[in-house]
Amino acid sequence: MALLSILCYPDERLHTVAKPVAVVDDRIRRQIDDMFETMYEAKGVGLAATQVDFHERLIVMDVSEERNEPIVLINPEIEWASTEPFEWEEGCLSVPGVYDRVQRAERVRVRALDRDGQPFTLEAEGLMAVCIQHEMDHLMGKVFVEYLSLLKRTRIRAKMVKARRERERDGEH
Ligand code: GNR
Ligand code: NI
Repeated sequence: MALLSILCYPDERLHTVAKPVAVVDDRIRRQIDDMFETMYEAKGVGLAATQVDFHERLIVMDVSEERNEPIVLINPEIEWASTEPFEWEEGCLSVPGVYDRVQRAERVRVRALDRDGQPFTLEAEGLMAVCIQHEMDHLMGKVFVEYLSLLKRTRIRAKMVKARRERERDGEH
């Protein structure tokens, strides 16, 4: 297992559109294991492959309190989403320190492959539903700050560029 480094907004690579996973093999399972290790270490509830510069449709999640309910979604597709508007305060490991409200579906049904390549469907609501939609956006090259106003995004971008400069000046890459 290995810790992977997480791309930070405004890195252009976060806007890459991921390709479907062609075969669920040991290469993919190794990537899944590394993504779980990275997600748990970073204390995130989810991680999309895009965030670790791997551009295939792969998501890991764990929204449980105890951090012992890992879920893998390979080639996920939303089969159904509820339509009533629903807001949640979101954060993102690729935009550290930024939290803001985003409107999403409150409930979704998603179809995906598991780590053995077997298809399954998952019904989710609340944080898990929000997380699935947030991660599927990453796979499409979209970061949650793109839902915010241009003014907020401009401020966030400036804050992230400044934080990067400070990290580089302190010699921590
Ligand atoms: O850790 C995370 N928490 C979170 C909180 C509210 C809505 C979405 C998320 S996902 C985020 C981890 C992350 O950046 N995944 O891409
Ligand atoms: Ni994110």
